[in-house]
Amino acid sequence: MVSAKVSRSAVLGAVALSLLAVPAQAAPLKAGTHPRTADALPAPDTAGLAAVLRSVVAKGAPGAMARIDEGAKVYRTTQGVADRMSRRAITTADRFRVGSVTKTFSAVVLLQLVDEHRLALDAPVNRYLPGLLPDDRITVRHVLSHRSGLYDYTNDMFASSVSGFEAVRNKVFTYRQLLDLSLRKPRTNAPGAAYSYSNTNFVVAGMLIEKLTGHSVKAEYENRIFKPLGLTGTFYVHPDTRIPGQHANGYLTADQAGAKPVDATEQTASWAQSAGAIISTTRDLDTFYSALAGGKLTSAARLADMERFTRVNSNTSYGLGLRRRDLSCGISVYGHTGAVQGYYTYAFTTKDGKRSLTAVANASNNSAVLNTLAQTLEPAFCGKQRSTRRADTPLEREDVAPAAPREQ
Ligand code: REX
Repeated sequence: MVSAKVSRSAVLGAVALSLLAVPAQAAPLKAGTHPRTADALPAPDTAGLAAVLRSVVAKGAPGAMARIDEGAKVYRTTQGVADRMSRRAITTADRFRVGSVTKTFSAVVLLQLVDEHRLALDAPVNRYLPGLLPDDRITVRHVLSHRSGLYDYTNDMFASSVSGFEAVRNKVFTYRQLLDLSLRKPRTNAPGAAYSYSNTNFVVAGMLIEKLTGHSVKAEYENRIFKPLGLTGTFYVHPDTRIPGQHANGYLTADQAGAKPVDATEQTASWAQSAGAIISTTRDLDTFYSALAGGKLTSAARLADMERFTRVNSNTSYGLGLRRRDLSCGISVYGHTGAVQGYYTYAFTTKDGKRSLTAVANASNNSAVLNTLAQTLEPAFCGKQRSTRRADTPLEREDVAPAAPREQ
């Protein structure tokens, strides 16, 4: 069973590698061909959502949780445990590491700086950070849309999942050190020419935030997003290794079949920082994406910039620090996914922000868990109207470190 998982993930890795660089010649897509408001959405299929979480646990996650927010209506569902030792049941109030969902927070800070006329999206990064990048043609927009061509240093860092993780779990990197790991490798494409997902882009985003504001990313996240939205369960504690307060422990699946999962809860997450080190809750991520899509965090023009999408595969597109997923019922949802050691996250909202879903599993490096967690979107947003044929079809995978089950 487990060995089947490993060989399958290797196959998926090969598929993913072939999709690594997606030519960006296609015109940016307009958001949602048939934008539907929450009023017009089918009611969530709560039984279907619970069944997906049961399946996530059956595929190997110790626990799974999901929360839907739609105005005053809240739906919560959980399966399994937060802690494999104590067997405490997981709850939707448990904090967790959101991984790349952090990228949307970083993008929002930069788009606010654009709104404040302190940054231009089409200006070269090197205008603000002279000499930083090896190519003056790489713009801020290229970075935020993963079209810079900067190689993803995590491909090598986590080629071996457990030893790669243990080598960095207590390390503290500067942004410069992370960027240098990337610059040792050739660029994956010419600036703007192709989509190629890379954490390096959001390391550069963090450097831009700190250079332009003179403050840490932590201060900017807190002052611009966490405090104004009342996200009291959301933290940026880098380089502290602990998750404050009640949280789900996160379990990293070993590459070797049958090996025990590693409790990865405590780590600096310094390899991720502005690309992936935020800690949050299901409630707070729902609040964040609803506020973003509802126009509360940026001007309408900047939100439109975030929502100029490049097609990644048949059901996924990428904007600026924002993913779009096209569901089987014709509805598109907007948000991000996250994969850090021990945690997978899906956090998405409707075009108008009126219905949001956050779904989490406290396991990682397990493609069966990831692909199953992805199926939470259909019952949450399509209700019972989803096409079972399409929902059961394995989702096309996007961009992955060699054999690394990450997000499509
Ligand atoms: C790091 C390795 C994956 C995870 C990564 N995470 O780049 C970023 C993120 C921060 O969340 N990205 C995902 C590790 C793709 C997203 O955008 O959704 N995998 C694990 C391995 C594989 O070690 N060898 O699964 O825990």
